[in-house]
Amino acid sequence: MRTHHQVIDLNKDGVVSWDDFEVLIARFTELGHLSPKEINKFTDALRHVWEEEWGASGDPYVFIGQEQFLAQMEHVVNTKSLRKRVASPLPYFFSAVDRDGSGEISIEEFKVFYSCLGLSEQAAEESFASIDLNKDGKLSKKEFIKLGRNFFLSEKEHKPGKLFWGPLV
Ligand SMILES: [Ca+2]
Ligand SMILES: [Ca+2]
Repeated sequence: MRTHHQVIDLNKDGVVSWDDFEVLIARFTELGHLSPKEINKFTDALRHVWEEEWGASGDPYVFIGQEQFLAQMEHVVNTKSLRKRVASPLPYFFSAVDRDGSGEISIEEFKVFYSCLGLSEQAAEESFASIDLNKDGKLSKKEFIKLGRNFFLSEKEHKPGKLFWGPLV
């Protein structure tokens, strides 16, 4: 979870603010595969993440540190209605990086996902190898969403999905 805080702190100032989310939206939007409608839904889903999962609760100028995020995520994991919606922007991340529209994410497309998160190609290769369970070199939308959610919902370090959002710190 600390890893996730570090990754989402895109401008690397040690705290996460809505600015970081705006950078994220811009990077995935600029890939050019989301329709204007999808961009709106993607932004709404991220706003929900920011307000409910990060605990900003509607204050656009708040800064969330690592400890606050950890405490808030514990609350999310233990709250049924919030648990259900964890990582709701995942389908839009998927569509944004599925460049050939094949409905599957290849290793090359996964590298695009990582590059938008500010992570290296090498990290993308290592994570992909560990989350592509049947080793067919592809992630379906269902797998992608499941793995991305598992990162938040499962406590076990060795569970698939633990490397989904980048190498653990
Ligand atoms: Ca930041
Ligand atoms: Ca694809």
